[in-house]
Amino acid sequence: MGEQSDAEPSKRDRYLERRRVLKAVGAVAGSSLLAGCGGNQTAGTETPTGTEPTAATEPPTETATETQQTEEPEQSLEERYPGLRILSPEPENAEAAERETYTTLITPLEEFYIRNHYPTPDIQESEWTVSLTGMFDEDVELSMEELKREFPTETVFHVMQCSGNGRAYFDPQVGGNQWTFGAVGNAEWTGTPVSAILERYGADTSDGMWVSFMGGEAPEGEDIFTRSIPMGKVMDDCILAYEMNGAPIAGDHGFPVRLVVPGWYGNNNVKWVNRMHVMDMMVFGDEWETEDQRLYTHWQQYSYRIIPVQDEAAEQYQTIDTYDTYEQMQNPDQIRNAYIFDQLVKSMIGFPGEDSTVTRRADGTVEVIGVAWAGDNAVETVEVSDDGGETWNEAEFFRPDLGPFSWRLFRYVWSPEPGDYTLVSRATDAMDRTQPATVSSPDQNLRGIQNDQFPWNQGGYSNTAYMSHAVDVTVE
Ligand SMILES: Nc1nc2c(c(=O)[nH]1)N[C@H]1C(S)=C(S)[C@@H](COP(=O)(O)O)O[C@H]1N2
Ligand SMILES: [Mo]
Repeated sequence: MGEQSDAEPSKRDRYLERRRVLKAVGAVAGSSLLAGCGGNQTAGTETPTGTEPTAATEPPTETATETQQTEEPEQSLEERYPGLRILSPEPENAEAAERETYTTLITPLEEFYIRNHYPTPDIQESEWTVSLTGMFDEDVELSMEELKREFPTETVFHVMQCSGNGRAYFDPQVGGNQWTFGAVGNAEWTGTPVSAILERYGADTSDGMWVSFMGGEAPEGEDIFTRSIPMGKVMDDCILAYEMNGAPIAGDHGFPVRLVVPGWYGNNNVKWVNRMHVMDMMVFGDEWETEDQRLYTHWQQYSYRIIPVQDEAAEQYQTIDTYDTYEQMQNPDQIRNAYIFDQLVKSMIGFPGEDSTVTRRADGTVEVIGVAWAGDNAVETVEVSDDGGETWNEAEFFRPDLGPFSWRLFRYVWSPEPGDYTLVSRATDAMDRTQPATVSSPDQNLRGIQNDQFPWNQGGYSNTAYMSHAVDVTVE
């Protein structure tokens, strides 16, 4: 297919072939959700000590107690994740290489994108702790064992998507990793609700409070990956996850524990969490940065903001009371540069793939398949167009509904004449928000979605434009 596969033809071909075989015998996610969860493990991480990946049908409490990260040096990123296109080997950044990833309900580990600012750390679970600081008499420090055993366990299906997904389609291009369509995956996440921990230690959980989650992997002197999450969201459904698709979270995805903020962009889902800090504001100002360093504030206040071309930098706020990303974007008089929080409605075609040639079925049809999601509200409808958005036809949902934070599979039974087509999909959410057609040019100075255009922005964030995600298809 495209240029990506040319770089790694034989390995990917072998992988896809293996995947097809496994699929045929029902061992990967494509054919059965639950069977898929256990089967996904194999090639991704040569599984750590002894513990076999546990099927999702077994209670989560049965897994992972003894699991530790072992040295796994020999295998390169490419070898471990044959379904990914590598953007940078270190820090590890890689996205799904093929559209086919977007024809399944649960994304296998081999195809699940990785986005790191610093190299994946090598962590011993038995030595890892998560501390709770802020408004407490005494700081709290929890071992992984305590985190798993002394609190309730919850599971959520959540679409993890990098806010830079689709950045490569910005014109003019912006700096950073050139993610195309593949920096998104859907997984089952299991762990401890943060609310249970905050309640146990008597935190002030009223509205207006924030919890700042910090990653433990930043090398000495680098900005600590910190994200401040509003208390309402934390109490609603955030979890400290230690399992992904029924197995211990892989090292690259946050082992031994990461934050999952259901429905919110990947950048909020802090990996390798070692500290949670409760206070009445986001990380902001002198207290959280030194003269020459944005030690805690960088990834909250400077990065992951919608900054149009005419702004020098993002305006920083101590606190805000509108969290919804779309609402922030549409009301720049209140928050000048939206913070990238919950995901905007988006969809993507998984089959047919990019620049592919397809044969019609005996009845003259082709089944167009894809995924659609809408952050922390539900996706309502998906439409498919075979003429680049001139005319639209409603698709139908199929496969189980795994809740509002999961994506939904859609299909559209298409009856094309032989010829060349541009296929696009467009999703609409429960708030009646829909995907725009294109990305604006910078000189339009947009801050929100207007006139069917997504605002070009300096960080290249959150591109949901459907024409950016079109597939060109030849029907034989
Ligand atoms: N500690 C830490 N957490 C992190 C990051 C990071 O670099 N360090 N990257 C974030 C970003 S930008 C994304 S998109 C997601 C990616 O999660 P994944 O690699 O499991 O797909 O993790 C987030 N959490
Ligand atoms: Mo990201």
